[in-house]
Amino acid sequence: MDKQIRRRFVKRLKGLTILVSCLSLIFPVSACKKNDSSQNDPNLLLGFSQIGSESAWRIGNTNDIEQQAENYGISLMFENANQKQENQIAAIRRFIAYKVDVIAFSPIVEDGWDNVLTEAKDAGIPVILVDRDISTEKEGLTTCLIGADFYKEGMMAGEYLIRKADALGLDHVNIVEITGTDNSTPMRQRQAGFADAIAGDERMQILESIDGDFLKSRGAECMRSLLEKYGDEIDVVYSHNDEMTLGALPEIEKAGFVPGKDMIIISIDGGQEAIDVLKEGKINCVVECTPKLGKELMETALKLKKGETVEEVIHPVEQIFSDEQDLSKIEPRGY
Ligand code: GYE
Repeated sequence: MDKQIRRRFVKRLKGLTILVSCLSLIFPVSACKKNDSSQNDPNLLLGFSQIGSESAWRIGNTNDIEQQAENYGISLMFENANQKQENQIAAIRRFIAYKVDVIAFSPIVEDGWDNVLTEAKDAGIPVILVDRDISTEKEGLTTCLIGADFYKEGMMAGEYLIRKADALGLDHVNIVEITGTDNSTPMRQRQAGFADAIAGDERMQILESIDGDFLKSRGAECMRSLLEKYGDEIDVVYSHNDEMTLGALPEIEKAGFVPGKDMIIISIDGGQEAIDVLKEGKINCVVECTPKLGKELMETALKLKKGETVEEVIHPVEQIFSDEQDLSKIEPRGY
């Protein structure tokens, strides 16, 4: 963007608190509340392509990124891809045409980004991966990844299950797994981490893994079909996110089972609704995945604009909430 257009753009942004976005439009959010940090750069223009609004996690992540952009005085061009990779690719192309300083995006799936990211690289615009990773043979298409260690989350879920099976004295454990979006990083790694954690335990058997696409409605559908197929053989439901878990629970109850007692329920994310249900005893364990990646994103974007090097991978620290703990001490989750 030439300087004049950029100045006009930033000026226009300053007059507005929120610009409502609709499908194919770009939605800039202006800096109004400034972070105290001397790092602020009101001229930094960051293009961010979000996956969609499929879960409380995703909405919390969007809110956090918008809030932190305001705090850091960064002009944010935000686009919601409504769960479609082609919308994300189109958004990245618009960011390139607009000559943003930095591009960030949460890739819905791992494959299929080489062409558009080569275009960003040729335009000299650094790209930050937020939340999920990509798979590419090419070197240097992205600068870094800011997101959770999903493999570790899956591991924590599996290790909890082993402890729980020990505590209950179970000698055989039949598991059904409701997985996230196929070919997405959290799906692949939450599956792998869990599988590796239980691999050495002969009691554990995964009856079926079924694609729930991280959606509540799909979680319900998957659970219905699993119950029809396996009924009371199911000892454990391992679900890759809270949304699918919350969809599955009423189906379990409708089929006459008590979730949390007749079946061990393990979820990932740790949004407020799931934590409330954990406290009610209908979920046994929730592995935390924090959506609060905005602060790291803004700090990294500022460094890249200044030409500084950044860490290749930034993982937030995460914990586990379960019926092994005193749950009254959990702070409000904020998503
Ligand atoms: O677990 C899920 C969301 O990529 C970590 O995506 C994220 C996942 C999160 O829709 O709820």
